[in-house]
Amino acid sequence: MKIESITLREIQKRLKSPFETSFGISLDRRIVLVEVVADGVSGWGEVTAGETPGYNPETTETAWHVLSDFIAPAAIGKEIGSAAEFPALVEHIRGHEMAKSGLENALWDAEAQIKGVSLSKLLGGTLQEIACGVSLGIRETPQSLVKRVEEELRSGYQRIKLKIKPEKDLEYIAAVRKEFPTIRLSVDANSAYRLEDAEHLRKLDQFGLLMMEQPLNWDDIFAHSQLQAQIKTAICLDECIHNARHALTAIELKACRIINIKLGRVGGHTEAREVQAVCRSRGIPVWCGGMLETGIGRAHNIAMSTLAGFILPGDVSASKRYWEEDIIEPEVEVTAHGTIRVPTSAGLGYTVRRDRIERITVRRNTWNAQLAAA
Ligand code: OSB
Ligand code: MG
Repeated sequence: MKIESITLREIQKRLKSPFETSFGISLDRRIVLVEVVADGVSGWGEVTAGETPGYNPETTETAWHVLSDFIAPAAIGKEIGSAAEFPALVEHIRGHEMAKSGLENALWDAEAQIKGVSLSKLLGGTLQEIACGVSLGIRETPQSLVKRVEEELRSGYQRIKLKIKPEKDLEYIAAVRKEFPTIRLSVDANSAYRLEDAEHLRKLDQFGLLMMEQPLNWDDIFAHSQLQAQIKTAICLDECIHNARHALTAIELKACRIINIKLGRVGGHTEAREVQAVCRSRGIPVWCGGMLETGIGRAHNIAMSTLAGFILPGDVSASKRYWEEDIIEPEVEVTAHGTIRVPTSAGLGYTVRRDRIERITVRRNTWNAQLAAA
């Protein structure tokens, strides 16, 4: 595949409603989309960085900078055998996994189209339908959270995840658990606690949670191993895991019993598949996390979720939970039993609505192989 052109676009798009986590509230999304042309075929990727560095160090702005000044110049005009060879082109750039993932995943989409297969098939996925859960933001009251949970369960979702933070935890979880004693329930703290809170976190053991996601520091695997030894609830790592080496470290240290894989956080499909393989070989279940993506990022998440290690329902849910109007067609829809049917047509399997993207594009930059060579 020859990387003939790369186009970055920043789009601005408002979520249907604000999403609150322990690190902030998200409403007006600023998202970088990457379009790559390889062998005459156009592939799309989405950068999942947030507007602020509250989840990880990357932001929309740092991704734009690193893609523009380092990643695109390193990749333009290059000839690679497959998208899996892309990481080698950007190996000299440390970190910035979300920025890299935007371009790498666009190449995976292009490669699947060139080969005339679905992205799921190209990745080696086997599932035809994936299991879906939802992530619910922090609410004003436990009662309003219970109401939201009820609505999501009525839509068919198979697992409910509650965002928590200190002072917004026990009471909320207890209210949901009381109303729904048997549902698959988990919580996500996005690093809001410290190891000194172990005694407090042990109180969550009573709720029979499927997992507790990333309770401690975003970059501290060791502290999680110390916490896991003190609580019954399975810890799931999100923020801490950026590659297969981190996954191996976490598993060896017994810092978690489950791992959440996010394409952006690990740098794209190639590394995501490696993380999945490491976890699978050690009996650690994985699931696909979400970053409030548009349909492009969502379609990549769906394809990744078809790999064999993805045993638990992911945070991959319907477009309409987030957007009045998505930028792909058809929108991502969830069946009455909480699954998404994996598209079988070539590439992402959804049509990218370029017209809608153009209308909300606020800046753009294109690199061209001919110009780069001249
Ligand atoms: O930690 O999983 C997270 C959203 C933004 C940043 C971090 C996280 C989340 C979510 C939302 O939980 C998942 C989704 O896209 O539905
Ligand atoms: Mg998380």
